[in-house]
Amino acid sequence: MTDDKGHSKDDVTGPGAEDVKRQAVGTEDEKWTVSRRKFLGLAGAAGVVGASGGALLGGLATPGTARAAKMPEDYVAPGQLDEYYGIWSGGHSAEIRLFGVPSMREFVRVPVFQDDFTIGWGITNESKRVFPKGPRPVGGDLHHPHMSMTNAQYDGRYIFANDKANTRVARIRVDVMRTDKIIHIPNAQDIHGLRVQRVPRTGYVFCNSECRVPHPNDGRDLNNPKKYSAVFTAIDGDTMKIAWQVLVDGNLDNTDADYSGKYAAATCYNSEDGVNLAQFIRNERDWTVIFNIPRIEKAVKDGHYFTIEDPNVPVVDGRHGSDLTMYVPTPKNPHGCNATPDGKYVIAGGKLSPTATVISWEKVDQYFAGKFKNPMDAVVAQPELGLGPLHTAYDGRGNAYTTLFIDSQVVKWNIEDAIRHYNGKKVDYIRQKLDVAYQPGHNHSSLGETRDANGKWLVSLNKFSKDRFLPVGPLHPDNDQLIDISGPKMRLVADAPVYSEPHDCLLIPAKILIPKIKRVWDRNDPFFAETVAMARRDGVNPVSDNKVIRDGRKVRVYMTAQAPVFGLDQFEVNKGDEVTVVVTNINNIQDLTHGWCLSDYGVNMEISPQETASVTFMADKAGVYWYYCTFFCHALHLEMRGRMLVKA
Ligand code: K7E
Ligand code: CUA
Ligand code: CA
Repeated sequence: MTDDKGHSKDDVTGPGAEDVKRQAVGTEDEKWTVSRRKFLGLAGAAGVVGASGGALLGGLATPGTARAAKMPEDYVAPGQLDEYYGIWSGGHSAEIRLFGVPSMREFVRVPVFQDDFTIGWGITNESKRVFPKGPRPVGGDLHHPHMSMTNAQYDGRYIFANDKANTRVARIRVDVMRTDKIIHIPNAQDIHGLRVQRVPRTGYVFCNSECRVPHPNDGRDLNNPKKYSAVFTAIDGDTMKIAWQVLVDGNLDNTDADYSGKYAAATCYNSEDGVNLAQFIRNERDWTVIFNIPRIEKAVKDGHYFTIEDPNVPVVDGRHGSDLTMYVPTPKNPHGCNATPDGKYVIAGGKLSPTATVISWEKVDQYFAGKFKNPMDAVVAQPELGLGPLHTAYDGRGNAYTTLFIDSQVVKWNIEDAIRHYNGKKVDYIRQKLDVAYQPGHNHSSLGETRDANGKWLVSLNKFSKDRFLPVGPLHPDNDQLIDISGPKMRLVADAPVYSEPHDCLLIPAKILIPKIKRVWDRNDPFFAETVAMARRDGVNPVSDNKVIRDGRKVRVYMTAQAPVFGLDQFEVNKGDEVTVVVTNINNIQDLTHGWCLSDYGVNMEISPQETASVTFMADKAGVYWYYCTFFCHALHLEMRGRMLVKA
């Protein structure tokens, strides 16, 4: 037997070979494939709904695993450039990653919430200034990267992202692909959903607190969950200050903004005010909350707000009965929240209900204008899609693509046909179901969250890879699959193993970003401006001077880096000094990066062309310590080093 590429499974030898042969990708053993999909379906269902969700387990038999139609190398040959940038979430690695699409090659990783020794993130003074003041947690859990928009189009300024683990939001500059601001969100815990205001521009960054907490969270209400609550937060994307928060009933999971600038929506799976799984899944319906942005802004302006932990953060009351919000009943434990690129609807994935709920923004307008009372009337369709509907992407041609976690499928369906069906017409809105491997969470289509949705590519971000790759130990990679959606049928193009755990990704045309991205740093860049100002105060020109400045017990060491030498090949300090080393890469050549690593002091930093980077440490160990360059910059790169003497 051979697979699609002509490899024989019999080529595999050695320990475990039998398993590999049985589970080889592209196997023709349909029976095995079906049984393995069934097993995963059951495991996935059990994981989601627990014992009380047993009713969902019917109808799990699915056809065989879809075959790759055309390989990525057919689209992007060596040396060619990808047509799309993929901005990938790193999940609890807390970084974002840049991929090429359709090649699915990973290019670089951009540290956000975590420390990273490659570039010295969390080590350099410049990176530490990005974080909020105070103790810094070591990592984070980044789910949702989203790019700033102007008039519902990607504008290439910033990427914003949440940290579910430590209740923070970060902003990443696109021009240098560097995180430039991280803030902590008060009155909240576990920032999960995050989206940007599309119109007129970003503008606001909307984010959700998933876990309800007492307000204030000072230990008083440990056993009084009725007093817990969650907030919806709007951050000003330009200043990274919190503009306002809305107190809501229930919790908030995912969010999205509309295409007019008037509304944002968020799904809630805990209408029960529960604190454990059995309670979270008790109700048949939870809700989708719609936020009326102009009314909230007016309430804040008119002083109709209060404050909780932070006296500078206005909080308005948007709980039931408020005219700032609307609670649209939504079955059951809804998860994904995705506005359609035609600007008409927002769609919530039912997760524990086999349905998606289509809410019309026009009806939302009418509700807030007092034209009807029952929020349920804003629902214009509730198509039955399959088991475990989570997130939905769009092709700009009226079709929606929803991931089915339990069925391990992507279902393509037509929105207007689903609306006709809801109105009693006998039409079939399902267009196709494609098997994915396995258990998809998010999916994302090319430009599908903008008004330019072009229906070319879809990425299905699958949580399980199981047998799709060589075994690598008990921790398996995720499997992000590339699907061609340009034709009438979805076609699987590639499997891409990825390290845990991307939740979401963006696909952005290369032609939008290429002109925005710098190849070398600008000497006036604000990222290291504070360090350059310090040099000026010391009378040092960092691009030419190599100097040691002593200031009491503080020592500042300035040196240049130019392949293959550091401007100082030695310097001396005293034990107990606080030492700041400032290195400036004076090479002005694309791709010529240096590093400065100090042995046995836990220090490394990347210094790219025309960049200045600095680090401060206590010289608490006497002796000779070598520093050396960590980026292979020259034939004499290994010789690019020097010594620090710490005198006892
Ligand atoms: Cu569905 Cu955090 Cu967007 Cu994961 S969330 S999948
Ligand atoms: Cu500089 Cu290697
Ligand atoms: Ca619920």
